[in-house]
Amino acid sequence: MSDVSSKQIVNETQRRRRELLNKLPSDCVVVIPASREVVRSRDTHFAFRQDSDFFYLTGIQEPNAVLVLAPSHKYQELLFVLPKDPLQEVWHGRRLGCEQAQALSGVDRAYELDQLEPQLLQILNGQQSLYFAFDQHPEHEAMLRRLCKQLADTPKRAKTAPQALCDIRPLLHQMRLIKSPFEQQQMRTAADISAQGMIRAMEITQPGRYEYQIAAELEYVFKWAGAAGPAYGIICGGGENACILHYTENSAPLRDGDLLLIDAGAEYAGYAGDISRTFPVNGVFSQAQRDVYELVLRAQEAVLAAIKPGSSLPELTNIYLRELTIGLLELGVLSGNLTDNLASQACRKYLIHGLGHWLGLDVHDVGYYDEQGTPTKFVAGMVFTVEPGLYFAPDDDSVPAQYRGIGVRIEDDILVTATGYENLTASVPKQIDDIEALMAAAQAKREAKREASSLDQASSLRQNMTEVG
Ligand SMILES: [Mn+2]
Repeated sequence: MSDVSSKQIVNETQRRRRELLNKLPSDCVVVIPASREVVRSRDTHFAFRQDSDFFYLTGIQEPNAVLVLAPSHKYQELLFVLPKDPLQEVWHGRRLGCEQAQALSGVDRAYELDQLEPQLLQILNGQQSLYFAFDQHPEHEAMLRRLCKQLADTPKRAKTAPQALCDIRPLLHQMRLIKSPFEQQQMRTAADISAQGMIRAMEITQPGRYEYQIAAELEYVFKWAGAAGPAYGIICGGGENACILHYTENSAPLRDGDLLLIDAGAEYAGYAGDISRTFPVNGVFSQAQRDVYELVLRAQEAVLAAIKPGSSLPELTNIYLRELTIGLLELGVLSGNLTDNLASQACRKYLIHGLGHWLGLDVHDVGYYDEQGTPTKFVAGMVFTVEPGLYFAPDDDSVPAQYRGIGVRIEDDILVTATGYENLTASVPKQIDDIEALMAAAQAKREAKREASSLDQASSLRQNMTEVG
């Protein structure tokens, strides 16, 4: 599945660790734990998902490991991992062990996990500050507090505990917000696999199929293409289920005349894709569906046209709200004049969620949207989603009857470049004509296949009769 060499990963994670250390004082210690296995039922576990911060700094998938960065220690980068254990590995899968963990991550030294506490006690002694993601890893936090107390309680032996406990996340997450060329390449692949899944979903959708069947096909395409699976719970909502934002039941049959809203993305090499498309179950938009869809699409296109280094999410949101307000007045959903409606942001009743979010190792990725009230300005290397939506509740009397129960969302993954942007998910059709053409072609193919197989049946029937006769 991997299109990159382990050498590249080592170079990349090494560079990230150095960059982080360069931002920190030299008398500090940083502790970054990996995820642990989580019980799903009795003695079985959920599929393992590595902690994004740990993965960003090590590239290693193993559970229970701990990364320690200590700029003034003789080894600046230490990794603690589960010991090799033939019996455990036969039952539960391979473990890297120290040697491989060190080679794959490029850290200075790897130890077995039972060395973590004694080593940390030494490393923490005399250092000024401890950087950690507090309130996120309760067991590690308890261990660190115990070690600090132990150091503080033994003044006679001239030991001192770190005086400052600091949150590592602000620094680390601002780094993660800007994707390196290496990450951009991984995210292109994640987006591309996500796009393949969405196109396939459009091809197989037809009345009578179930939401879960379409979701299963997406997951199949993702995994077949080398992704770990969906990056988040697939949302596959037919008809008014589209108006439930995080609808993941995916249990209903798809009805002729309804729209289907899908929000799904693949996770590839740790990175998330995140695409939404809305299309007619029977392959052809009704007039009412077309009205709403075209408005959402127009809003998305207006927003995309404004993306470049220096622009910001609030600026794009204003463009978005303006386009939607104009459109909703045209559709008769809103009444009154444009100025008043813009001032009151009356359209927000039908949007529910924001325009988009950062995208990366986490689907709702880390990074500030503003700092002390100043919106984050876009710079090359940031990736975010643009996902305008309109949702008209089925029982909302304030909305013209033909629009009730319609929910539309269109979402693409956008990489900010030096001169503008790159739409990583542009290959999934979103113009009405293109969607209808794609679905019509798939339908024609199905019919041709059905005809061919009935011809086959007829000829084998004739054959059998000849033989019998
Ligand atoms: Mn999204």
